[in-house]
Amino acid sequence: MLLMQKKSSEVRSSEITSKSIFMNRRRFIQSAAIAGLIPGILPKKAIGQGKGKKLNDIIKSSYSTIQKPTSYDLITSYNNFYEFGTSKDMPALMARNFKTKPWTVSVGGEVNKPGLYDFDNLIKHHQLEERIYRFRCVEAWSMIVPWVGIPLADIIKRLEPTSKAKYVAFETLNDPKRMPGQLRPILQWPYVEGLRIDEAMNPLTLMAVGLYGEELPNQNGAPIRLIVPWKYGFKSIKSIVSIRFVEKKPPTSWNLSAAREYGFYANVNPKVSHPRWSQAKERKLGGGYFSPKVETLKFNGYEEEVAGLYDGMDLKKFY
Ligand SMILES: Nc1nc2c(c(=O)[nH]1)N[C@H]1C(S)=C(S)[C@@H](COP(=O)(O)O)O[C@H]1N2
Ligand SMILES: [Mo]
Repeated sequence: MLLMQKKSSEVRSSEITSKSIFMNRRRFIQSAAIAGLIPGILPKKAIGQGKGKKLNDIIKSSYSTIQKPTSYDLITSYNNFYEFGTSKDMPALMARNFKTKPWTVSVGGEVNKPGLYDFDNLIKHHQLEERIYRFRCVEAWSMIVPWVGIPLADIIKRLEPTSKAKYVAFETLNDPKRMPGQLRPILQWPYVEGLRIDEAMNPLTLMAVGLYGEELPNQNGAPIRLIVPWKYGFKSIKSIVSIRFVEKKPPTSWNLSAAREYGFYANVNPKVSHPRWSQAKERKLGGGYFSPKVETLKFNGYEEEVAGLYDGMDLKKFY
């Protein structure tokens, strides 16, 4: 089996390379970046947001991969977050003063418990889990991220969607004063995303509130963002302020921007090329620019868990 999973009890903590080791390697990464070996990675840490608050009472999850996580520095300095700039190194810099406290999430649509939920109240009753997931961007790079979060299914069950809820629609904050990238029409703002309700209820789907045991850094989508590990990264919408349960398939940002290139499903699929490049392989971040690319796995390696969601669907048509 290609999944490379094992029970959390079998995952030795030594396999999760500690942050301090990564910190010691930082100088090497930085000099490699300056030498141009890692495009987009510059030593922004000195002026970045700084360390997040430690999260407590996190349990390990059997859904975690045993692969070694990408370094904290890379995960927090090589980002896509167009609200804070279009280059990979911009979000860490531009989002460093972004205020995420207080934070309110509006819940609405086909649901029995709509309302304005304070972020802390929304997550308070749930168990935090560490989920070490593979993450594959549509741009053919990937990383391994030790997220901390809550299964979206747990949150949805508590909100009690009605039988009319066929999809879940998410929105990012829309506030150009706080998200300067929104002053430019690169995308239609706010960033929007959606899942079919059964995709949202799949046990792999996570609402992430942290990484490496700490609150989410702003550039990674603080205070709460979606993680759908079998889909391309753009489905994983950041800094969510609205969750709506709807009957019809909701619009999604990248599909609105270029429908031929980005579909609603966006399932990782090495056999369906992006119109402008192949999706067969990926570059794992942290290995250096010249390290060989690795094969991309169907559903990003989560085929066993999610293939059943798409039984009978032509995945070339529903890309
Ligand atoms: N609101 C918002 N969410 C977003 C994006 C964005 O530009 N804005 N970029 C997406 C893309 S393309 C990717 S690959 C991931 C990157 O997440 P990371 O920076 O935490 O690695 O966020 C996704 N979520
Ligand atoms: Mo992406």
